[in-house]
Amino acid sequence: MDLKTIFDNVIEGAAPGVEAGVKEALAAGIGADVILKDALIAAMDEVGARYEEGDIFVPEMLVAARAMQAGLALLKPHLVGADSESAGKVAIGTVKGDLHDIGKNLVAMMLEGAGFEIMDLGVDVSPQAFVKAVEDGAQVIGMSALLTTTMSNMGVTVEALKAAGLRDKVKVMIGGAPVTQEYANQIGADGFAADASSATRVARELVG
Ligand code: B1M
Repeated sequence: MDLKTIFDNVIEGAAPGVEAGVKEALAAGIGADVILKDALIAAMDEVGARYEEGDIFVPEMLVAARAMQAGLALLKPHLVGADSESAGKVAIGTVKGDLHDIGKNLVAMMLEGAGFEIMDLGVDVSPQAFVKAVEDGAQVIGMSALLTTTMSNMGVTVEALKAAGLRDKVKVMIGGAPVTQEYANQIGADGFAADASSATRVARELVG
């Protein structure tokens, strides 16, 4: 099965087709990173564009996301390495009000592959839950936001860390489609990453 067929199956929300396609592509020797970028992520970009144009609606977007996650689960063992020594503890979550978790899961997966211990806080994570994670030993807070309406909760979380007297005990890394380096500077985050592989590099720099 070629990458275009996997791409089409994601858009149609056909999880079994995506799973079959990913298995075949891996068996044919296509790299997991190529399948991820050129089929799965490319399909989600197309889904976003079709949603914006009004060609599809939230239910179609949701089934496409589920189909993508099914493919991602099969790629995980190929993307995650076998580093055994912990590179540091990262608490990662999607900010309050935001339910998008595919990018956050991908970042968590790549960080895990780079040897980081991951505390996955899930989606719709309150500033207080991030504060609690720092009290529980997180050295880095990783916040993801996909909506322009929720990214401000990253700044609210930074303020909550300050109010709890914990700001100098943790590094804050942010990312997600609407997030930029300028926004990171504006809210006083320590790092910004545009994608999952640069997130690994940034996290390594942050823990020194
Ligand atoms: Co939503 N959605 N959605 N959606 N959705 C977007 C984000 C949107 C851009 C679509 C569009 O209009 N083109 C738009 C946002 C517009 C805006 O704010 N400007 C949008 C909207 C409007 C909405 C709703 C409001 C729709 C509605 O209900 N009317 C609603 C909001 C729900 C909520 O969160 N409260 C909604 C709902 C949903 C679904 C639930 C149906 C589903 C999510 C399912 C899920 O995640 N489990 C969904 C989806 C699938 C999308 C799109 C199509 C795809 C997102 C995705 O998974 N991309 C998206 C359009 C798009 O992005 N093209 C869209 C693939 C993923 C690998 O990329 O998440 O960007 P991404 O992550 C990247 C980087 O950003 C970065 O690394 C990742 C890997 O490279 N990164 C980090 C991410 N987090 C990081 C953290 C880091 C570092 C890097 O450090 C900690």
